Parts: sequence; structure tokens; C-alpha cells
Amino acid sequence: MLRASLLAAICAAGLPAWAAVPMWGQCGGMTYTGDTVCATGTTCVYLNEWFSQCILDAPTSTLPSTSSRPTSVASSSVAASSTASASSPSSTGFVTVSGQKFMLDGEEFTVVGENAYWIGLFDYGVADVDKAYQDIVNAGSTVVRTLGFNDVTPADIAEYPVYYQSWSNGTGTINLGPNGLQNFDQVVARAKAHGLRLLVTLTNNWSDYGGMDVYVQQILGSTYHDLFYTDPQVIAAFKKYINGFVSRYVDEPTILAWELANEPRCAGSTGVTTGNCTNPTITQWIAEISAYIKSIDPNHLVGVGDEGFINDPGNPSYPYQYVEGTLGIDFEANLQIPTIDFGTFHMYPESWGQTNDPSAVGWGNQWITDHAAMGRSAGKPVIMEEFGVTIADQALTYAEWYDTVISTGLAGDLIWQAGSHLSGGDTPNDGYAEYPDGDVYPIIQQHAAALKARG
Ligand SMILES: *[C@@H]1O[C@H](CO)[C@@H](O)[C@H](O)[C@H]1NC(C)=O
Ligand SMILES: *[C@@H]1O[C@H](CO)[C@@H](O)[C@H](O)[C@H]1NC(C)=O
Ligand SMILES: CC(=O)N[C@H]1CO[C@H](CO)[C@@H](O)[C@@H]1O
Repeated sequence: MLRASLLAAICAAGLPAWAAVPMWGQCGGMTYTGDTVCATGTTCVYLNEWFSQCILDAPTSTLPSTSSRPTSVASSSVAASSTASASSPSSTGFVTVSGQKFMLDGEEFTVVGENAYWIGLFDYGVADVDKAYQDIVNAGSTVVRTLGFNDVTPADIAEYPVYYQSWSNGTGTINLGPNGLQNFDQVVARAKAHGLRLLVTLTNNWSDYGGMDVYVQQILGSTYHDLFYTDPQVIAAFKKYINGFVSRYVDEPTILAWELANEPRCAGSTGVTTGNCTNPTITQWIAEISAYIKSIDPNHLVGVGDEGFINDPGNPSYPYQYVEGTLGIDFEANLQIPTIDFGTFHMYPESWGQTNDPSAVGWGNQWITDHAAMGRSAGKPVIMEEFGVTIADQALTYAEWYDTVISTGLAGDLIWQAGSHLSGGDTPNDGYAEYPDGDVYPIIQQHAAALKARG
């Protein structure tokens, strides 16, 4: 039903009904009844039982060799450096993937680190940004995951010292100023100076910091969260934002990868959906948006940023069940998409009600093991890019989970979340922040060393 309506929308957008399927369009799938002939220069590629897609004959997902790429940065303000003493070498060369490994200049690159969503959201000065990065480097991290968005409207613009897109009367405008992309330039430049790489998420399923619901409300005046994935005007607006943000850093190797969204689901914070969102809805959206990013930025890896829910109807454990219309994520199907370079998953056994054993340790070990196995099947790296517990003993639990990451061959992990004591006070603590003087910090350090040694 959905795919038919999407096709109708594509046709309404001006393509003649008799035309071959355009690049990135759908050309096959179990319940698909439309055209199966791809436009000249593209080929119909099977993604999963629900979805085949017209892909460029010379796929843009094939990354150029790192040695042939310039290592200069995108804008002069990014190049501006560098007052801080950074012990690590600067980030040069683009990270690529090969089988289940991340690679840099012909050698394995270990993805290990922390989330720091806040680093580009507040007007921290350079000294505090450097302090935060140094704490992250000292933990042994190679990668920081952060947000590449903050959507504001006239109603809440005053609350945010930094924002990347302002919305008014249905139109989003990228903020190029010192409290906009120039601030992100600094986030990138300081990461580069510390030898860190950034995993950057381009919107949010949750209503924090704008995200999907702002697009839908502004453009359509609607509260149906899932129209973000299907409405042509909304998709065009998201692509416009991606173009403005991603293009700026195309030549910047400090970006490890772009992620489409933080924790995309059919249902948003409002819980209101059209009732038309199914697993293939988001899979199709991922295929389209990831291909779009590759078309404007062939240098960088692309991932989803999802929680890694598994499509196994009947499984007694909720995150494994296909919950029609609410979760909408099929980890295995999404990993098959050619323009998705690596798999992502999150792990919050407490919030997901998976606390059969007191610490949720056992459930977590299985969740890691199952995603590692799916990465092996797909022949792509998989990272656990957010995880945490609060009520259980964090140090003991994380030590166990880290052992499981090592033993299962999972490509890497990023804990939620980094913490630092800065000049104006501590970075945000949602119960998960790990400061350098806390008891978890040494566990993170030991794990980073062990993962680098494992390779
Ligand atoms: C939005 O629309 C209102 C009412 O038409 C108008 O007063 C306002 O100037 C518009 N804002 C922008 C930024 O275009
Ligand atoms: C759900 O899909 C059906 C069939 O395309 C459509 O008629 C209906 O309007 C959709 N519902 C909403 C709320 O958009
Ligand atoms: C993503 C988002 O807005 N957060 C929502 C993500 O989806 C789940 C499922 O509906 C919601 O509960 C969250 O509020």
C-alpha cells in the first residue's frame, strides 16, 4: 500500500507514468506491482524480499582509494588551527570498509569511543571543547558520535545558543553563522587536532533538538511522525539540509561517517502515525537517503544510526519482534542496502524491559552476539554505537559486555556517554555520563586498548 502511494507521489512529482524507473526508484519486491525496467545507466539491484532498487551501473558506493583523495579540509575556517597541545596525530585519510573491518590507509582502523551529543550544541569555547576531546582521547577513543542537527522554530530559537537549521512558515534555512555551521567547523577542527574522527547524525527520531517532527509539522502541518519517511516535500527538505551540511565537509577526513538519523522509528515522540508505516517503509527511506548522500559525498561512509531492532516475529523478546507500525526497523534488511556501509545498533536493556537477570547482562550479551552474527552474514562491519545501564552496576556490566564485543568479533563500540568537568560546570549527565574520575572510565580505557590489540 505504501509503496504504491509513494510511486504515485513520484509520478505526481513530474515523471511521466510510462518512464522507466528512475535512479534510486523501486523496481521490485514481494508485493510490488510497478515498473521493473530501470532508467538507462542504472540496474535493478535486489536489496531484500521487499525491495529492489535502480542503482547506478558504476555504483557511487564504491569509495575511491584513500591515497587518491585530497586530505585538505572543506573550508578555510576548518583549516584554522591550532593552539592546543594534542598528543595524537591529526586525522588524515578517509576511513573505508573492507569486509567486516574499518580500514585506514591499508591498515585496520579500530572504531572505539564515546558519544558526546552536546559537543556541538552549546557555545563551549575552544578551551572547553579541547578539554572534552582530551578526556575522550585519554579514554583511548578513536571516534566520537555527535549530532549534526538542531532544528529551531521561532517559538524556541531563543533557548538555543547554537542551532543548525531555523524553520519559519514551512521553510528550513541552514544557519551558516558563528552559532551555526561555523560552530560545527570548530567541532570538526578540534576533533581533527586531537586525532579523533566524528560519527555525525543528521536528524532525530526523537523530538529533542528538532528533528523529524519539526519537518513534518512545518511543511505539512501534520503530527504524523512517519510522513517524514514518505512525503515527497519532506524528503526534499531533508535532502536540502543534507546537501547544505554534508557538502561542506566532503573533503574532510575527520568525518568518519554520516548517519541518516538517530533511532529512526515509525512512531515518534507524539506516538501518532498514519498507520501506513511498516518495516519496508523505513528500509526504502534508508535506501533513498543513503544513496542521496553517496551521490553528493562519495568520500565518506554512511550508516543508519538505528537501534538495530530485529525482524523475528514470535520471538519472546520485544526488541527482536516485528512490531508493525511502531518500531519499523529490520536490521538485517537494512544492512543489505548497498549504500549502507556498516550496521549500527544500540543497547538499553532497562528501557526496553529486558531485565530478566538482575543486571540485564545476559540479555545484552545475546544482543551483541546476534548483531555480530548478522554482520558476518552480510560481510559488513557492525558497531554498537550506544549502550548503557543505570540501575545495574555499570562497571561490572560494561566489563562483561566489552568482553563479549571482543570475543564475538563485533567491529567496534561507542559508550553512551562521555563526560567532562568543564570551566562552566559538568557536561550533561543523564545518569550515563562517564567522567574521568569515575569508576567506569578505567574500564573504558582497558577496553579500548584490548579492542585495538584484537584488531
Ligand atoms: C511568516 O508568515 C507571516 C504571516 O504571513 C509573516 O508575517 C512572516 O514575516 C513570515 N516569516 C518569514 C520568515 O517569512
Ligand atoms: C494510508 O494509506 C492509504 C492508502 O494509500 C491512504 O489512503 C491513507 O490516506 C493513508 N493514511 C494517512 C493517514 O495518510
Ligand atoms: C523517535 C522519537 O521521536 N522518539 C520516539 C522514537 O520512537 C519511539 C516509538 O514511538 C517513541 O516512543 C519515541 O518517543
